[in-house]
Amino acid sequence: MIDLYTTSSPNGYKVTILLEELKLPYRLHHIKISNGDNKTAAFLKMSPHGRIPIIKDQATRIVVFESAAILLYLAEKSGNLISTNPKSRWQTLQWLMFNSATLAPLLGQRVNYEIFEAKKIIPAINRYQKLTIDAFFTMNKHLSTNHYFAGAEYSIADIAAFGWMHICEVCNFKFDGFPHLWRWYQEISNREAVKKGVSLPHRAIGP
Ligand SMILES: N[C@@H](CCC(=O)N[C@@H](CS)C(=O)NCC(=O)O)C(=O)O
Repeated sequence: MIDLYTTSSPNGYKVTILLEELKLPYRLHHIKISNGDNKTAAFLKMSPHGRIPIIKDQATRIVVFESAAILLYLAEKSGNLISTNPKSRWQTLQWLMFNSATLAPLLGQRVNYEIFEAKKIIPAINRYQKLTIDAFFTMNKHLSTNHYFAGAEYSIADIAAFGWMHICEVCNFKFDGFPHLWRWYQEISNREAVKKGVSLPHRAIGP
């Protein structure tokens, strides 16, 4: 049994989607960030940076925080959604890292400056729009010759990217002008596990 501590958010969706794809039994603990549930002593013992998601695997007693590490843990545990073939395995890891180090932090800042920040700081808005559009351009180019991020096979790299691209859709950060990225997004969003994953703990509502 996997205990999952999460909320409705891009990083949280990655893990609910993967658990639904793998059909692993899990218990979802809804962490309410606005109540400070992620800053309690018990939570910080599992996740020292005080962020969701976290998993605790009751079978091994291993606790993992950081969404990409969780995706890797669960994919390796189940032997699914990460290839053993070195070429596609490294494609998966590379795009998983691209998500954690490039796409997610840039989109996080874009959401903050464009949606949440009451004072509209135009240079910050322009900067994160430009940097995220650069990332969409790179992803679109890759997907013009690859069906999925790791090539022919759906993997955890797709799930990681989807968590954030779904937030773009919810926030109306347009990317339908990137036809390959848009084709990929439409296809992934139609998967049953993905529909379920983004509805947990509840579906994101627009800003
Ligand atoms: N790099 C981390 C980011 C985790 C993160 O920032 N989670 C957000 C929700 S998406 C959070 O817990 N925020 C609570 C806070 O900032 O206090 C990951 O991928 O897991």
